[in-house]
Amino acid sequence: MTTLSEHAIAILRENDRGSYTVPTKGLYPFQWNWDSCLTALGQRHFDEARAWTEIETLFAHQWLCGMVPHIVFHQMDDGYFPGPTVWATGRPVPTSGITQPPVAGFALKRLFDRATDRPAAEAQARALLPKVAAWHRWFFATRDPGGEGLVAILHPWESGRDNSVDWDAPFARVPTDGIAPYTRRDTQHANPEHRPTKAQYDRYLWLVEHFRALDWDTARMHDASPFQVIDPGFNAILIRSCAELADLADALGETALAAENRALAAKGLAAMESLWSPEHGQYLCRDRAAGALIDSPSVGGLLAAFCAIPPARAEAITAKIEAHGTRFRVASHPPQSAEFDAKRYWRGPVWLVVNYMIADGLAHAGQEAAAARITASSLDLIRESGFAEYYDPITGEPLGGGRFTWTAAMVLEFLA
Ligand code: 9WN
Repeated sequence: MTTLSEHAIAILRENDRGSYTVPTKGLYPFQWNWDSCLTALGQRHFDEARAWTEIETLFAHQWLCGMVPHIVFHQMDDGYFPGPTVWATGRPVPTSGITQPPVAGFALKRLFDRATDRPAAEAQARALLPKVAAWHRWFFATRDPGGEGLVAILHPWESGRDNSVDWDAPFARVPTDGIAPYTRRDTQHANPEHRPTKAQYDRYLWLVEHFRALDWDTARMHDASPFQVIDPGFNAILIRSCAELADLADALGETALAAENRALAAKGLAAMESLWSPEHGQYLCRDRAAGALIDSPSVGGLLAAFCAIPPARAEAITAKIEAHGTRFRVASHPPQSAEFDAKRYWRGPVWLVVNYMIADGLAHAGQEAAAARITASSLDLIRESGFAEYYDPITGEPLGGGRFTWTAAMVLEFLA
């Protein structure tokens, strides 16, 4: 009988395209940013060298300004929309023009700490360290122009939680007029009922066309965007990556990079307090353009546990997860909320990568039992429903793409 870990490894090998891994066949035929970093954490369990290559390939496509794009279009494939001609970023190997949650600093440090081939790990970490540091610097320079210590996303795709309830209110300000006619491809691979709506796609595309008209000048995009949202989950990932990168830089004797990243992490962590909502007992997004917290208690506010939040906040987050009361945890939106949709992408379903980061953060904050419950629930879900993209938190039904790369990678991490 095939074990869970053998099954996970088979999926990672099947989706391996040599120097990068596709999230799943058909639906996502390119390299995605945060998928790759989390995938490397799974690959390290059976092929350490291959894990380093995954991150190296991603950073080979970093822009001169420091941004690391959310998609690298290595090989043409018209099975995905919007493809390279819509983005038109003018890169030698086409990429998108927006970014994704910067989990690279965290992944790099974990690969380095756990590597068995020490000389290779040191060489790889030394080569990647300044690149990740440049990405962090880019974030604070272009996405935090007021210097508050928190960065804004300018497109829901940047959050990685594409159709979260969090974006509903700020999305109301994004127009849809003038967008070029288009045909979606995602709904040919996955059930349209489980994907974002047409109204959301229209706005995703309006923003792409708007930024394209600015020639993808990342220094101008923030102020020109009607959508500027400070996502606690995204910021927690950045803060954790800065803190991990600082430790890595220290280990490699790069003291200036260590000090720079430690300062960014400390400032960010202090600023996270401004996103805490006593009414909801969790962190919330802030609509920077409107200057107010967004009344949507999604999983983004629980993912905040990934950075070193105060223990009392971690305890409150544990209580929130318990209060969801779903058979499988962690729902991406609370079932008690009117907007909850058990099957529609980021408006209710469980995602294993999010579980992994919340569990890791809670364990660090002294909530070991809560972390263990998330791990156990995640593995139960896989045993019952296989390696899907996401899952109904109530029934466990597998949803979206199948034989999914980062789900497999997270299983290897959970089993370790
Ligand atoms: C847009 C690849 C990506 C993930 C995101 C997830 C989904 C893309 C899409 O798939 O987004 O980037 O077309 O739906 O929301 O988190 O990185 O797995």
